Amino acid sequence: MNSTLRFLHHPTSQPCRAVHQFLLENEIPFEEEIVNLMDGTNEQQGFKDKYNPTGQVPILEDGDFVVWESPAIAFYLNEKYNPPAHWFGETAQQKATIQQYCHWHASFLRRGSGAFFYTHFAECIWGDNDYSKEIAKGRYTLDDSLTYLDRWLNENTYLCGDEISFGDLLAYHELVSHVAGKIIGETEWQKHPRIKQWFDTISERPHSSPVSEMIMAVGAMRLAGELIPMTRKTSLAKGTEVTPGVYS
Ligand SMILES: N[C@@H](CCC(=O)N[C@@H](CS)C(=O)NCC(=O)O)C(=O)O
Repeated sequence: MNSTLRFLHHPTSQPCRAVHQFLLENEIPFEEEIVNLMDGTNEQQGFKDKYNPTGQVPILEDGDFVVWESPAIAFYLNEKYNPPAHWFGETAQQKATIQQYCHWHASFLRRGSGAFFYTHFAECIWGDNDYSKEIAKGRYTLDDSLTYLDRWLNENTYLCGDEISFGDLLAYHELVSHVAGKIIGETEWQKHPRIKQWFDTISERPHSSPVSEMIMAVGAMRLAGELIPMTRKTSLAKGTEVTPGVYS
């Protein structure tokens, strides 16, 4: 008997939103559990032992099987539910190109999320400190990553070819957070009109806005100077720091 999929996530998280949109786009049935990242529930040993030793989301539970890391989750869903081939490729070359993007993404564009995190979330966790070094590091990684996206979009309509793939969802949701927090705005769009066009095309997909609703609201709160209530004292964007843990 098939068990019900449980998707553990948080809507402010970029990789969670990529998987969430993939589930919705492909009408894969699932139950969701929002993991409270704001109070550090995800860092408790019981949570790590049960689901993911890193304590991070997204996580997918399918009966006794648990999988984490967003591309691995989406890959599992792709294997199990057989959605249209453009998501993970049909030919060996398409498949490899999409995997290539997912691996690249983890060490480039994903790391650029530090610019958003240290501009908007750090103060909610650690108070009013000087985060300029961390923000500069995130900005550098983000700007560098945008030049790669631009190049790929010069060759194809989507990042890995002429049809949308899971790689596009990963990249799209990184940029949604940056747009929500005005880390990316007119200056970046003017520099990268191809990325803007691609971003707008994906934004028109029916599930893009609903999946992004909470981060857009959070971005608006932060831009209005409001703090997000957070009781944890550790980073949500581990691995993006210049000086790991120095504020905690
Ligand atoms: N490489 C992971 C990254 C997951 C990740 O960065 N998750 C963040 C939210 S965006 C998280 O769970 N942070 C909470 C924490 O580290 O305590 C993936 O692609 O799934």
